[in-house]
Amino acid sequence: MERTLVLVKPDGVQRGLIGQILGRLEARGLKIVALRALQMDQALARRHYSVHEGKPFFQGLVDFITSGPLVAAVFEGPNAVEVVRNTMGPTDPAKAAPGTVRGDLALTIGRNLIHGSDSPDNAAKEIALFFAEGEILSYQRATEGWIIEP
Ligand code: D4T
Repeated sequence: MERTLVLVKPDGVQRGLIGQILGRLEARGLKIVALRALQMDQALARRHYSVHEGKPFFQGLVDFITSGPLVAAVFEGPNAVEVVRNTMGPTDPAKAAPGTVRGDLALTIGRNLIHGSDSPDNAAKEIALFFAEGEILSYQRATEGWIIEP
């Protein structure tokens, strides 16, 4: 089953939106298989955002993501990467449709509340930055058959 990394960024934590953001993904039927709160240090932030190194917004992004605690979660389900990206809305909240996390709860690109991996390959790499394999749970929910047809 596909997995993806979700971060509720420091703006989401400060605004008291952790439950709402994770709740929307949970309510879609995705399963939380790992969860922790932490504050990223500069080294982890630079690794996580290494594709953006050299871009004009890079240092601001690293400063923001390290500015306070965040919540990291691994969600699992069919097409988890695509489902999370669609539920988040596009990177710039101004372009995000109502009904998406960013379209309902955010206004500007530098405070866009949530991160979700953009491909299964990147998901695997990003998950490994935050969780050891032994910290990722394997379990069945009693509701599974009501969410995913066998
Ligand atoms: P993340 O990675 O945070 O989930 O965002 P996205 O996957 O939706 O978008 P991204 O990787 O292109 O951007 C990473 C992060 O950088 C911020 N950003 C981005 C910014 O502050 N200014 C910019 O011009 C861009 C392109 C927002 C998200």
